[in-house]
Amino acid sequence: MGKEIIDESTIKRTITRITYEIIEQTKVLDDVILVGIKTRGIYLARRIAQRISELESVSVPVGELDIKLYRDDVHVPDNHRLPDVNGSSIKSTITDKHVILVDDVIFTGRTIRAALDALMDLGRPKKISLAVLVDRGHRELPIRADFVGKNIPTSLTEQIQVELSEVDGTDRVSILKI
Ligand code: 3GP
Ligand code: 5GP
Ligand code: MG
Repeated sequence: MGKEIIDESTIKRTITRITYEIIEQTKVLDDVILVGIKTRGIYLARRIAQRISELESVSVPVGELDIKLYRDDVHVPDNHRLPDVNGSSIKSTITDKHVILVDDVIFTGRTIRAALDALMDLGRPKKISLAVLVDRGHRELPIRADFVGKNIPTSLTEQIQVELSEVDGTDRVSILKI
């Protein structure tokens, strides 16, 4: 068991704040598509879409990207095994849309780089933004998130555990020593 750093109500408030920031900074919500990255990014994207619908009465589509890691040890950044796109389910066209990628944790930035490649193959978005629940630092590429839930500086021997009720039965973010 790790040390809890974000509790359930804080996750809820954080998602609400990110949603307000998206609404504030995005002039035309009708053009927005939220694209969640594999497991937990997808549930975060759905929660943001739900909140946008409650606050603005706009129904924002949610797509999914599955980024497969070639890295066998995900904790050690390794330039030779790169994340690749395993599959996607994005029903509407992304051309001329504002795509907001959503992930649970950003670390080296390589997953997002792979996601950007996949999006470019699917169409020509007019803009791509990035929302993450946790930025744990250690970027290896010039990639940053536009909407950040919480910056949690970590060492390479630490791991952020994100639990969401849809998959884990509880909402919690903890930090573990590995
Ligand atoms: P996710 O599918 O919700 O993103 O990468 C596969 C899963 O392993 C991820 O779940 C993530 O939560 C978890 N994970 C924990 N630590 C790490 C890590 O250091 N690197 C990667 N790539 N995944 C990690
Ligand atoms: P990156 O490609 O930026 O190195 O890593 C981002 C992806 O790996 C995210 O999809 C995220 O789920 C996962 N990841 C990297 N580090 C961690 C971590 O410490 N905790 C969790 N939960 N996921 C991580
Ligand atoms: Mg993730």
